[in-house]
Amino acid sequence: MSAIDYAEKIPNNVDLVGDRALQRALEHWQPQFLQWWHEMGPSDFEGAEVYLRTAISVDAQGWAHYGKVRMPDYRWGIFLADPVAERKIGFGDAMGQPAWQQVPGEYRSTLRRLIVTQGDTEPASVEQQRRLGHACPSLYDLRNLFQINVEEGRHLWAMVYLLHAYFGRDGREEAEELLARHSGDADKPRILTTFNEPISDWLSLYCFTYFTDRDGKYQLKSLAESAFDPLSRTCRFMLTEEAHHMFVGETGLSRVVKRSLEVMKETGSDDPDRIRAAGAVDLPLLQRYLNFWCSSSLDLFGSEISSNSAANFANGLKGRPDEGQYEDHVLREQTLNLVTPQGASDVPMLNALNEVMRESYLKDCEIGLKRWNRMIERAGHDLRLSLPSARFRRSIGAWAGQPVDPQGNLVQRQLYENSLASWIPSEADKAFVHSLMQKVIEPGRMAGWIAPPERGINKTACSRPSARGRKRSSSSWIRIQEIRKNGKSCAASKPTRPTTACSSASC
Ligand code: BYC
Repeated sequence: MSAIDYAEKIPNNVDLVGDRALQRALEHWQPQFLQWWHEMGPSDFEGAEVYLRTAISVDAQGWAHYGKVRMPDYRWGIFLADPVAERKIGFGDAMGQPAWQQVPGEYRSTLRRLIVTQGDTEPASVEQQRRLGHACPSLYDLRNLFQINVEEGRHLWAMVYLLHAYFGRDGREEAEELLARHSGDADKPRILTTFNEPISDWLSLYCFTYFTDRDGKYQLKSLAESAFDPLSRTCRFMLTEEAHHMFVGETGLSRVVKRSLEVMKETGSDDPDRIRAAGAVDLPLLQRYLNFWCSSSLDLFGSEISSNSAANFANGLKGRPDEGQYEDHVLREQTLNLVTPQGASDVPMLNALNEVMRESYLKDCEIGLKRWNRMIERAGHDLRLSLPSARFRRSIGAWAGQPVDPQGNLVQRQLYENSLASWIPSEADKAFVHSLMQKVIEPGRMAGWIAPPERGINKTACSRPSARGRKRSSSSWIRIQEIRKNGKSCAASKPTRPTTACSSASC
């Protein structure tokens, strides 16, 4: 195996060259990661040069470098946010004691489990999104997808660093397992359910980055409070990158709504069949996608009543997001009134922390909904998009398997079974959405089912779309040699004629 110059190849601020054992462990793991990327990363784009952001430091002013890079050559770095001098534990029974620089023996397996669960989601999402490049609505979107993919790869490196540096042989074995489980694999699936759901169209990608990456934000914020200081510092820096992933989701869905409203205006109709015939996403269809991905992501917070969450908080392993905003950091005296199918009861607050976090998450999710509903209202339509109730379609916790409608009402099981197909995307819905997914990679062009972005990447200007061609300045964001290799060019899509989007098999 050729030696790797870590100072050169892996930007880091953890003094990798100063720790030979760690260096050897990562030397052993790195080729396996690259092989995994080759097999499970974005398919068929290994030769493409992509304008990517790469983390090069933790300096708030200049932490990232932008430039063209082939994804397999991406410099997956290891960065921990700057240490807080004499940091103290900020919650739980050991509050006020010094934060831990090493893993306390009694919490070793729980911390490892938390890190492995977090780490497992990162490569899972890359696997889920593997084929989306073949159906991208524009070069701008394709580049954003790849940015997310390489950063999820970096987040995997972040968790693998912790496993290798602090958990010895067990940690190294877990790091290998992170590459052995695969999203949707019948024998070795990913740990959390949402990360086994296929993401085979871009509407799902925008929903996933809106809802599931937002769960990531909340989980990372709660781990950033951890008494285990290296975990805290790692998660603090990961949050910097996470913001862009949610941006892709929020703006992606905004652009879908905007385009739908344009087509509603052009056709003078809100009839879903007419909107679909004109090549756009009808809003009831979008609502069903929101129902699916929001409900799936709500499961990621765990059970409403959880002894794990109580122990994790009391022991200082996992706090609440932005723990500093609360007054009581011990929570031994508080209760929360929780409604389960068995009725309402007061539950010790420590056991209800998953629910507390889920509620804050839902409030955060509402922000985009409000924005989209304002757009719909301004366009003069009565329909409003909404989030499903936190009880709807749950697989984890007190409401798991309960026949609940999207408004949160318990209904007859038969009614539930019959109605579910109209609450989440049906097979016909998915087939229609897939039919829209024609790859558009001509510089300056955009698929007909989505509006162009307001601005380009890294604050570049994005010229407004022309009536004829939706021109944008995206030509420099990605250079895909493979797609030109047989000399065919792509037909451009037109605003209301999605079927004229590129349909060449070579693209
Ligand atoms: N699916 O007491 P419970 C992200 C398991 S996303 C399957 O209910 P607890 C990202 C649970 O593991 C953020 N299993 O919940 C986003 C436990 O199993 P064990 C990911 C589930 O433990 C986009 C049992 O049920 N980060 O970063 O309080 C792209 C009972 O657990 C599920 C984390 O998850 C489920 N949905 O909390 C890329 C943070 N839910 O231990 C990345 C780390 C629960 O009995 N993980 N279970 O075998 C955690 O903090 C906690 O493990 C959980 C569960 C919040 C997941």
